[in-house]
Amino acid sequence: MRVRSFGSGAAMAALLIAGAAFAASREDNLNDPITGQENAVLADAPNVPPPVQRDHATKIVVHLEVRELEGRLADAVRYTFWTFGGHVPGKFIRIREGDLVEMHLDNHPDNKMPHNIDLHAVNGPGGGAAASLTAPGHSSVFSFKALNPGLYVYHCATAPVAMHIGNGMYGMILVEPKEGLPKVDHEYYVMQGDFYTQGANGDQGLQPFSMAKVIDEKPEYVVFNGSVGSTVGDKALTAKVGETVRLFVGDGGPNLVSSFHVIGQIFDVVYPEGNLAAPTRNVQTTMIPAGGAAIVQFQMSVPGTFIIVDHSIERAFNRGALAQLKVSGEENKLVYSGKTFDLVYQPEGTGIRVAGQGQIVAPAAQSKAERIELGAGVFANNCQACHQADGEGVPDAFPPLAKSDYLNGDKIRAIKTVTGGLETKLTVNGHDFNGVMPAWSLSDEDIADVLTYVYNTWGNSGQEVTPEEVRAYRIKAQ
Ligand code: HEC
Ligand SMILES: [Cu+2]
Repeated sequence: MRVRSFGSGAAMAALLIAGAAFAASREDNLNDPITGQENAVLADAPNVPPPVQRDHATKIVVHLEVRELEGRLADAVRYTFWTFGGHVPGKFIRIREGDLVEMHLDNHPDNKMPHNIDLHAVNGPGGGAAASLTAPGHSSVFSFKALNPGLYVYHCATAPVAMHIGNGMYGMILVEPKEGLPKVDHEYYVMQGDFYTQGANGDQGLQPFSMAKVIDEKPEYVVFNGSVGSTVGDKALTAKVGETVRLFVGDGGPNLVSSFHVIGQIFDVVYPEGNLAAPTRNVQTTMIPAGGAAIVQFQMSVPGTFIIVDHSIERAFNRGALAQLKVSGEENKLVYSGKTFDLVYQPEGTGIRVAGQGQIVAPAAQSKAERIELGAGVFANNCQACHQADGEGVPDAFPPLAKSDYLNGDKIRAIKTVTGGLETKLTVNGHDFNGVMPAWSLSDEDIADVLTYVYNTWGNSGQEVTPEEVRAYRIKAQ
């Protein structure tokens, strides 16, 4: 009797201690669902943050800093990337279903452009874009609840959107389901994107972005993780025979869809389009839509170098959409009898030439009123992001067009600004500006329309600009 009661007392004490330890660990994780706050762990490709360990939702803070940085696009080819966090693709964000995400978008003061973020994991207009439009040197905050589990793309949605995405402004956010994901040995982050340089594929030096090629959907480069050869050789993904590998695969676009394939490795499981509720099995190639994602999972049976490609194959072997997964371990001749190999990545030359560049043909306006109407559309697509819908600009960053003495003072100077861009110190209505107004590849018609719209809005001088005037200016300026 005595022994028994002693025993049960000890068991009770042990239970109490376990209970106390459990309570303490709950404290440490700051996991109060109402007041608790965590900073999200972010990762740069090909790495992925560790699985979420929480068994409950919480408030989680995400800081993304936009940087515009020159970097390597291919050997001897430089490019000015616009990034979420300093690299292409942007930081991988990992949260749990039900989390309340407080999103901070910080636009570095050295940047030249306004940016925003549209997360496909958001239920709300614009996916956060309107709430997060941020001028250089500013920071925006908004929050959203992660209602749907899945793997989602995020991207910049500032006009011209194809330019912001085309410069590398995309990344992914994983919303883990309540029950978590099955355990695997390796998780990697791979994201495809297409790049549009003014020079042809292989042309050396710092390559400017080509608006004409992005509109034509004719990329010079198609790459994984931001550059040709980002994930080959000593930067290849790695695994051992017998291990399981999970790839979080996204496609930032801006234009191309990916036929994602690993040469010599069947996907045991694919979560198509990032849909965690409906995995499929035994897949050879899975489609990743532009602005979409998929999760693929497989177990390595034999060693060797496995080539990861977009199976639209010229993109892989001629434009850069090629990565490597190196697997070490014991041969299994029953599974695969051939000799293994370690293919050194060598692009098949750079003799790609784009035949003719795209030209946007705008419908021609028949009257000044029509010109103003068409110009409003050109303004919304190309100018509003900086000069704002009310034409007032942003103090210290983007000059006003409303009642602008600079604009109204000289029509030819205004045409020059929009055809060729402007990068100088200038004073508008008594305030100094020293930013960069990019040169757009707009047609004469579009430039005439947008300037006529601007001149006839917000109390400006009311003049008309004709395509003939724009053409005459261009010829004179040559
Ligand atoms: C990426 C931001 C950005 C976009 C988009 C942009 N601009 Fe500008 N714009 C600027 C900046 C910055 C300046 C001042 C440049 C400087 O300091 O040299 C400027 C200057 C100007 C000026 C002369 C200054 C003034 O206020 O009168 C005009 C006119 C103008 N822009 C018109 C346009 C039109 C029309 C469009 C669309 C086709 C456009 N801009 C698109 C950033 C932009
Ligand atoms: Cu942007």
